[in-house]
Amino acid sequence: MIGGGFMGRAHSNAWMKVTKFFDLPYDVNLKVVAGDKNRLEKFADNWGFEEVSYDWRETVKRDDIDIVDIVTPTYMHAQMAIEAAKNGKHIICEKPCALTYDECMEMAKAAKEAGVVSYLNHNYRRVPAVAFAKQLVEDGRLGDILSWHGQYFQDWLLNPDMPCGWQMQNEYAGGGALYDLGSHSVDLARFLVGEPVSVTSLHRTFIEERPLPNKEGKGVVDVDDAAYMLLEFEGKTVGSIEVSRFACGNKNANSFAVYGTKGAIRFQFQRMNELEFLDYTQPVSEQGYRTILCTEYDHPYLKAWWPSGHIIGFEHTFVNAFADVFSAIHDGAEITPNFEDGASIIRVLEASKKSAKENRRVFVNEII
Ligand code: SOE
Repeated sequence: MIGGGFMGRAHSNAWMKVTKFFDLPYDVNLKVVAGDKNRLEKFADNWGFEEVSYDWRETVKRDDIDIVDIVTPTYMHAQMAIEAAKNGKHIICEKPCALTYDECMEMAKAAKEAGVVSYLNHNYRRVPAVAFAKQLVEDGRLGDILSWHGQYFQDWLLNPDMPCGWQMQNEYAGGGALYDLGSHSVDLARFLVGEPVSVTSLHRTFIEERPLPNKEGKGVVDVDDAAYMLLEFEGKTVGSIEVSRFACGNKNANSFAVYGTKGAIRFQFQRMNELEFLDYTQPVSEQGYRTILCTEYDHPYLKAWWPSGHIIGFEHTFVNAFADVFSAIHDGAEITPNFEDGASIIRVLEASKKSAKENRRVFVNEII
């Protein structure tokens, strides 16, 4: 693993659990955690990594490592993933994939040439209720898809004392709420309804200067705090995505609605075990959203977990994802989202940036 912050913890937990809950022909040994922070020793000790390394380039060359898991800030992803691929390692990388479409394509090319599995961790696809929504869409229960409505709201940046960290700087993060949260919404939209072809956007930065992390002066915030996109998808589907880190009261409110000719679904992450489904083929007098508790044996991923009604949480989505990664490695099958998907996602986000800047509708294929 390279990195060891919030996502490092979420991933380490998942590595420890995945072969216990899923029946997989692999063992997991947490060999090395690499990074440049002093606290890595404590991190390694807590999560059971055998070693700490302060030279990730050397680490990814080691023969006793099969998978490189990248949980660093976005600007480091491309170089790390490319180096890992060159050394024949399977790669797991946190989202967003990289800073630019170009970088993502380089990552995808490196993984393809090396014949390794690349998995980009947009973990919300691995929420059982979301995977079940996908089944409903594929089974035609919604009919033809008319529209996608994604919202991802948080409120942690409303506090003006929140330091100007890497996530508030374009050169390290690629974008603000757009990249951090919008990448998830675009991933879910692509997963459930299809490929966006054009975007018309409005971005806003509410607080343009913040204290530097070392408290010596102020740093300029050169990314969006909130972004609003109108989308056209392949076919006739249309939609919108709204993301904000300034939506007070919303802690991690990742939600969406999909409307079709025969039905609709609604999902809200903070009630992640539930999916709302409206069946428009029912007599109108009986119509109404029903809330499906997605904890049945037959729901995606649930065979590995608890009996009916015993709900799961955020951390389980990472375990579900890694189980799928192992299956892909074992079967030589493709897993999604991978770096190619990452490129498609970042392309939409770059189109959104261009649209907001040039104040016009931008076709995704304008980004080359
Ligand atoms: C911060 O906004 C963040 O940690 C995102 O980076 C994650 O992807 C999301 O799952 C929770 O919020």
